[in-house]
Amino acid sequence: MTNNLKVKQWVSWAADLCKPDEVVWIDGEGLDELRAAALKSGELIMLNQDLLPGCYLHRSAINDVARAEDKTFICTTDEADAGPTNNWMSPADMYDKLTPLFDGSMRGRTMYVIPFCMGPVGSPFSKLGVEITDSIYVVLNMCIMTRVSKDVVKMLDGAEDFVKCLHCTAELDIDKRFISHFPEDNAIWSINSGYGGNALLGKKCFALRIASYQAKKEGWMAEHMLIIGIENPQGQVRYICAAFPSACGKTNLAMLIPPEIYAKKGYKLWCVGDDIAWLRIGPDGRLWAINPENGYFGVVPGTNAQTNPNALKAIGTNTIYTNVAYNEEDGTVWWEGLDDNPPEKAIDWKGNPWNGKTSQEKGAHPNSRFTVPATNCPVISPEFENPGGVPIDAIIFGGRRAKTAPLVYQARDFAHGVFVGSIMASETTAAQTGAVGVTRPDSMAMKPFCGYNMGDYFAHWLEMGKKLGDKAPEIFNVNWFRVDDDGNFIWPGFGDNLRVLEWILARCAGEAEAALAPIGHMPRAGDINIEGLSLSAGQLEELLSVDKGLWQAEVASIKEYYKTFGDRLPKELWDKLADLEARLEA
Ligand code: SAT
Ligand code: MN
Repeated sequence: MTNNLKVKQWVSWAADLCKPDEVVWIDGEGLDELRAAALKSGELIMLNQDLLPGCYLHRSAINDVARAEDKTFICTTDEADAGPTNNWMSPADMYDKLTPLFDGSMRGRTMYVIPFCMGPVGSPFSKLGVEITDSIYVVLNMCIMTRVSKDVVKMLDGAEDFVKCLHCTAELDIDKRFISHFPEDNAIWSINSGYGGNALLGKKCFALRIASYQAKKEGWMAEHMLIIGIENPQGQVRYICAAFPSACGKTNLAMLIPPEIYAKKGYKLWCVGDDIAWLRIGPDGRLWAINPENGYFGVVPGTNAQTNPNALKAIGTNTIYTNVAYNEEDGTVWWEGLDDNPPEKAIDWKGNPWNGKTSQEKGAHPNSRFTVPATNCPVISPEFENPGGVPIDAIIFGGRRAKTAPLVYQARDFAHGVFVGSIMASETTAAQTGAVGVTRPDSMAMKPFCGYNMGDYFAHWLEMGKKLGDKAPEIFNVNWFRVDDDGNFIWPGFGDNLRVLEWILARCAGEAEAALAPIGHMPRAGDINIEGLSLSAGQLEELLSVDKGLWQAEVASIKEYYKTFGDRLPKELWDKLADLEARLEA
């Protein structure tokens, strides 16, 4: 319990509304009892504790397996402040709609109150929240994904402000599912979903949607970015932030294993964060980043000893698996892309008997997830808990594009980089409900996560660039997903992505050449180290090729996209688009 009067009043208001049988405060201790209760109710399944110590499996409702973007709302007084990329309802209307849904929603159940901290405890970057939930699964996940401890409760005692996160699984009724944000009130109300980004309110809801709004007001940035440190053979570590849409390999890049020729030379990679970065201008005028999270909520399918050995090691202990297949033979788990030996006697993610050798169905849901403490990662950065964060040399934007974007290019300057981020587009994945593989604009990989008008968000980026001046990080765009005419990926990806990062860091240090192309600075084929790869020079050229016709079509669709922001789109971005069009014609 806390002494903070504001928190106490809010919790008793929520208890009066939701009418639980009991209210239990969470301070990170005594979780065994909760686990035992969840095992008893079937909410958790214990995995083989000899093979997977501290690991459990959870199955969500089969209609509740991904973020529900069509049920996610930004509730600002003025509709224009939510902007064209968000669903909007006025705060008054949304509170009226949701209050009856929350009324009595926890009858016969326990209300858990979780004070949590986003960011290292004691860091000036960090922010506090309190999540109220009726789900033990949410409590256990929040205790991994955020800082939950007696120290955090103490911090809350003296806190002026905190984000009020109200969550109830209710009946998991998809027609009454709402994930609503009230940025003007520092509040989130989520009901009728128990899954990931809809229910673990510290993650996308707070650390991106609410935080991006706070960041704009307070002069910092909340971004959908991984943070990694790359150590060169001289022992210098340089830090990069990278934004990709959900399920585009961010966790793999964040934990990358250097290819052998790099490892031999002494290159190392350090993971600070795999999903979210909070960025501030430091006393030295540079951009500094922290990871506000305390764990990884990563996509399981495809994780294996080749694609991400670090993640595979990390998820061997103290991990909650959600929606993977259960191997009845030995009490372990299995997923598509783990190995070629699926279990024959298993239960699929839906809870049905499943034979991995004969079944046509998938054993694990494509968006099945692991929840694991950050400290389990074998390459966790020694700076992970540094309250001051790490200084950023480069910002990378990336999407999943079959043809248009080349392997890598560099923006001409920071403002041009803001343009490059704003025109990001990507093919949709299983991380959001809806059709998979449709190309849609996803500026800075923030389309589903920006808590205010994205036109204003672009203006804020430009403003930050002006404040940073010549200390601003360099901005790049990458695309690991180019395919050849037979539809095969050309670039090997995974650990070999370090080859591209090497060029990026060399550019930042002013040590690498580039050619000026209409879209920005590009490496020439000889500038990317392909030693030891079975990639021909022709293939590398294809990866670096820019098809003018495709880009002209791209310009036309960017125009349509930009128009949706009306007068909120900074003129500077229209100018950059006109500039690109002219360069393509020249
Ligand atoms: O469901 S989450 O938003 O937590 C994960 C993701 O989509 O990246
Ligand atoms: Mn993400």
